[in-house]
Amino acid sequence: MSDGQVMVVSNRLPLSTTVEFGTLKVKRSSGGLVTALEPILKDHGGIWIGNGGTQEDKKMVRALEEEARSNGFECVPVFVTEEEDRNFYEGFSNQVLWPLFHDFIGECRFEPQYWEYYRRVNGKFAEVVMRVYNGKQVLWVHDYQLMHVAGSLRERGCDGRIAFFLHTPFPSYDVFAKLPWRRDLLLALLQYDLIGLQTERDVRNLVSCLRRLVPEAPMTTEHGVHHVAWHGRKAVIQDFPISIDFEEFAQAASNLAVEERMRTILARMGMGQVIFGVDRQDYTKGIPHRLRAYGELLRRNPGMIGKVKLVQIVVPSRQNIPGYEALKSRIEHLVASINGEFTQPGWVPIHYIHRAIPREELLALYRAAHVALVTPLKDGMNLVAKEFCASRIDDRGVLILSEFAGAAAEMYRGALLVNPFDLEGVADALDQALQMPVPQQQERMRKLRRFLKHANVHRWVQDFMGEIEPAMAARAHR
Ligand code: GDG
Repeated sequence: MSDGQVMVVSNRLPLSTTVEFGTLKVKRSSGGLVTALEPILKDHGGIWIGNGGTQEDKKMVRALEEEARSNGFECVPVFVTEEEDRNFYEGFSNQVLWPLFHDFIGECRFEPQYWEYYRRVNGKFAEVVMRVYNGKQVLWVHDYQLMHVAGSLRERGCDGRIAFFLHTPFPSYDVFAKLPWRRDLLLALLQYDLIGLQTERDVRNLVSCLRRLVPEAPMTTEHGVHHVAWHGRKAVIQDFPISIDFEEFAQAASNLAVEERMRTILARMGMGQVIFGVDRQDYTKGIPHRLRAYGELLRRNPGMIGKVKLVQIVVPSRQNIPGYEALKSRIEHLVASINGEFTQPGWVPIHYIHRAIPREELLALYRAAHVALVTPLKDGMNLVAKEFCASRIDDRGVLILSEFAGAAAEMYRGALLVNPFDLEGVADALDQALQMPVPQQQERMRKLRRFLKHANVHRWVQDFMGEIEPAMAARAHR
């Protein structure tokens, strides 16, 4: 095992294996976290520790290791039992923390055994970390599934630097206080040296939870950065808005194959404007609200019938969790009902795709769209909003963005901000976007692209590393 400088610990690995026609294949995983971290590993080497699933298989481990090594890093899977997966992943992570952190208290199931398994599996991750830890690496733990890893590592005698980044929002005290293990979770967080959150709002929320639930921990604030002392350690709490590899997106979007695909899509769709949405199938993404707002737009503007269409990609996600299947039915019912109400021979208002599409196709759709409709009810950041702008090498297109996405705090100047719960407001914004003159589109899009060119994922890594390990931050700079 190399003594890579960064050890990334996350629930998902950046690579996954499948068996196709009897042959083991290794695939790069999709999703926000992988998209953001892959460049760091390519640049720095290092080790990525993540969930390998419930079926331990030597061939699979070897294939993962080889593929990772050929990409310049090492990959170490952590295996969990099916029972652990049910209680830790489907249970505490996705039926307690995920809904709670997105203000969906009605989706929470506070089962005591979920917490027990959460601690147990976080401990399992800590054990694997300890096996490959050389005492020098910086540990960078990611996301809501692994908030207890530093706590478990300290219990095992690890005294190194451990940083944490939360990709989801952190809720307000009124919401967080409902968690039966609220103080234990906060105390586990205080075992990190650095706690990174997406936005200032998330920092304010965490700080106010700490003040109320751990009042004995002394806290100081300097230039918006909070320092919390706890049993001889000091945790720094700061916002680090995540971003994308802007240049890579812009370059990939200008690729000839993407260009051709965009032309084919536009030609096949006929005249008129394309509204585009792409989301994981998740109740936080506000897909039903968005569909209803689009229906409202057509109802109010019969002149648009035959002239606009919504392409909505919904990527299947967390299908074993009860709320997710119900959401699929709700979306399909709405698509059918809007298409039934407005379709005319040769024109369908909603093109609904329920599967993941290849990246080239996604880029072609970003480029073909006149409007990107990004309307989560709550979202840590939302990378789709940023990717859409990075792909608009023509400086055109309008971003409609939920004010409850972390991205809104940075992109409010160029996007049209909406309250996704306000159907009429979203319909108004759609109307405004579809009619926006090209010079105004360009002015807004240029503003967004200028900002993203600078605030890219490399800057994010550099800022984060600068806080935990200044020497590495210098190397992260490109
Ligand atoms: C979490 C937080 C935070 C989606 N469909 C396809 C596809 N994607 C890619 C997108 C984008 C990613 O997946 C989705 O990222 P988001 O940020 O929108 O959302 P989450 O997955 O919920 O991510 C979120 C993020 O972590 C990072 O911190 O922003 O708030 O919830 O990169 O491009 N890619 C391809 N085909 C698809 O069909 N190829």
